[in-house]
Amino acid sequence: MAGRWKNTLTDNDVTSETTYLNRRQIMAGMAGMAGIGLTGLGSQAAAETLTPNSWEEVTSYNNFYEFGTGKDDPARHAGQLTTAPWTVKIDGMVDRPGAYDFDDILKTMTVEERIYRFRCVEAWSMVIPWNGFELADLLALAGVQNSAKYVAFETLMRPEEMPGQRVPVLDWPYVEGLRLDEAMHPLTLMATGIYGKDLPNQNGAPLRLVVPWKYGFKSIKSVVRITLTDKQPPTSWNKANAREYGFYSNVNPEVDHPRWSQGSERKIGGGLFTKRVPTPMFNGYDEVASLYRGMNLKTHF
Ligand SMILES: Nc1nc2c(c(=O)[nH]1)N[C@H]1C(S)=C(S)[C@@H](COP(=O)(O)O)O[C@H]1N2
Ligand SMILES: [Mo]
Repeated sequence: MAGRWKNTLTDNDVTSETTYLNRRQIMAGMAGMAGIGLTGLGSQAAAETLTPNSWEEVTSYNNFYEFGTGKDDPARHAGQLTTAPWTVKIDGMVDRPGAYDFDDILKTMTVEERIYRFRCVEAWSMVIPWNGFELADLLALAGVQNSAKYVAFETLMRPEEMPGQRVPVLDWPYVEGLRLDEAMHPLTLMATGIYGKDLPNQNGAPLRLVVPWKYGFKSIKSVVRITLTDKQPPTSWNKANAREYGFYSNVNPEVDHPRWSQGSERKIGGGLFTKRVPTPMFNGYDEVASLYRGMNLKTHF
């Protein structure tokens, strides 16, 4: 598959990319999903949920404000980003702080495929077949100290290659954060690819976070720094508008965005016939509910 990929897609290519996941993998994925919280949706919904969006959709409809605010800006401009060599600085409350070379990280990690539903705070969604490893495994490499309570993430700052960073749309560099238990959850992925190929630049090459039960903006792209800390770290969208974007930003159909409903979502795909479907709590990943037991998710939105 890898060597056959072309830049110009025909309808055939898109279709074959969509069906890249063979039956065995889809069944394995469904078994996995049953284990991770979609049991309540029934097999029809689960099967539909797991039909991945096409390569074309996943790589041409993006949010990556470092390259512009239009959905097609990342695909048009992210090609100019140099992604090799790439180092990830891991620092703060860890036993082995340092600059970790991305290729060295890859050598020690087990890359697997995870088909996840992906829900943007703007109320659209996709299903994406990621490749990656668990963030917990990367954190184990650095050795998390007992004092650590949060994980802070930072995207590359390189305005020469990221034209959006020359405009103060956000306070650059893009930063995000998770509570340590969220970061250690087995669903939390560091993605290195989609559809079995290296991550396209517009999707956050070479390494980006994926937290499938939270709104898409938590899934920070092109990560260059991971810091273990005992204080809740600042996050880009919360800094930009705290009333609209909380630190947690768990997908929650009962907490509307001040400017629109979060009760349903528009499924990207199907051309003009994009479907609107109800949005489930935690984007359907019910098993993370235990992380928030006793918390008021309306105030901690
Ligand atoms: N550094 C960085 N990471 C980012 C963003 C961004 O603008 N900059 N956008 C976020 C938003 S709003 C979404 S919905 C997802 C989109 O990921 P995708 O383009 O791979 O679907 O990336 C998130 N990660
Ligand atoms: Mo988003």
